[in-house]
Amino acid sequence: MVDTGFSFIHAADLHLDSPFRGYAGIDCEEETRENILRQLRDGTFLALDNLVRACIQNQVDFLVLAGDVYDQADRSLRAQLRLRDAFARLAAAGIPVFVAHGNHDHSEGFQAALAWPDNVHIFAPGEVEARPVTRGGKEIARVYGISYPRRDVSQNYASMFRRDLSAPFAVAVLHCNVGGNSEHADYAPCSLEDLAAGGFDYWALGHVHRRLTLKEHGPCVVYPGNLQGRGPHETGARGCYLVRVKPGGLAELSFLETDTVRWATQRVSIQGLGTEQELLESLDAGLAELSRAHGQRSLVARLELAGRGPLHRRLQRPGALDGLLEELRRRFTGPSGRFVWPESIRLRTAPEVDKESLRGSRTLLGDLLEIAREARCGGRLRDQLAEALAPLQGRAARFIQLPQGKDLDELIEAAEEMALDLLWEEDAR
Ligand SMILES: [Mn+2]
Repeated sequence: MVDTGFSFIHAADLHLDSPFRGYAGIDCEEETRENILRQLRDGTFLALDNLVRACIQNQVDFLVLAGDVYDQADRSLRAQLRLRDAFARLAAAGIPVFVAHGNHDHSEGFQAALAWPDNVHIFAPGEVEARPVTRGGKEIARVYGISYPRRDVSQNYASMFRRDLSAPFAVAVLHCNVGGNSEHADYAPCSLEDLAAGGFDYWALGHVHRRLTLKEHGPCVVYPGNLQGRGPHETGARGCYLVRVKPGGLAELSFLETDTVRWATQRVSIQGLGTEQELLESLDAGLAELSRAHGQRSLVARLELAGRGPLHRRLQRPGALDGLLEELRRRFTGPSGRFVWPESIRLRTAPEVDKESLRGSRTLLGDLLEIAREARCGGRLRDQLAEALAPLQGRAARFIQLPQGKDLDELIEAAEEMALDLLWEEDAR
């Protein structure tokens, strides 16, 4: 039982020295490319620095790292030296570090012979070890962990963890795949029940790169996600969890951002835009907004054009977006400083439709639009619509509130748009 509060930070999947190879050939001026590449390659290290700073500023009692600390099993010397420096700063602040290695940094890989500061404990491969954390000579927590002896661990490592009754607060550090998550390789597979059975207070997990709290208490089961995004499929803020354990043992989590380059998507509508110039300014505004929303970090942005408008047809021309992309890159990314790199522009637009002239046409869509207009105007059709929806009111009244008045108008209009998307063929006019 914890009789005094304490705190720790839980991070995982640092993937130090990730190479970001996909960006080596991007099409822009050399100095600009160098600026982007340098920031990407430094990203995992800067995130590590941010992690260390967070530990020191919050005066945590310890740090746990739940695997994939390095990107490659054959650890680069640069990664090992940067990590050793980071640990030395934590040692100077009196903060112990517990490391469990995972599939990316399993024990078979190359490791330089370096002198690690003695605040660091690296869990042994293939067996669960326990280490106490003390403050003022008194144990405040016990940290358990296991490292991967090789990449392909198919055993259920979670079931090897057993809490000692004497542990005041028990943290289990493990790189694993819970519940057969098919987005990730099935290493050290286990179920949430396996984790709950071990008697621990907090499962500090690694492996899943999107942060995910599987269980909020009894025990906490948490993936903090990776410390720094590594590509277009890892959008949004990345970081670690600060865990404050109250007297009595209740854990409170707060997420701390550590990433320095971020991937993001921005949608821009072509509705109401008549010229390429207007589109360019809308995209420019979209990127500026994205940059503000992400705290002025460097960003790799995927732009998505959506909506219906006269530009749709013009944008179909091969290469129509190339010039736009080039201009936006020039505006937002330079040879130094933060960048917003528009990686691509995706077209999800639809042709503009003159609904009014279509409404009078003798086509299926024309009839449909006419019916929708009638339904909006009230009268017999609206009554019929109300009748058709009425049975829902009886059986599902608790779950659904039937739309009325303006809400019903909006719904009819949305249905109209959907019908247009499905039935409209520009060339068939
Ligand atoms: Mn990983």
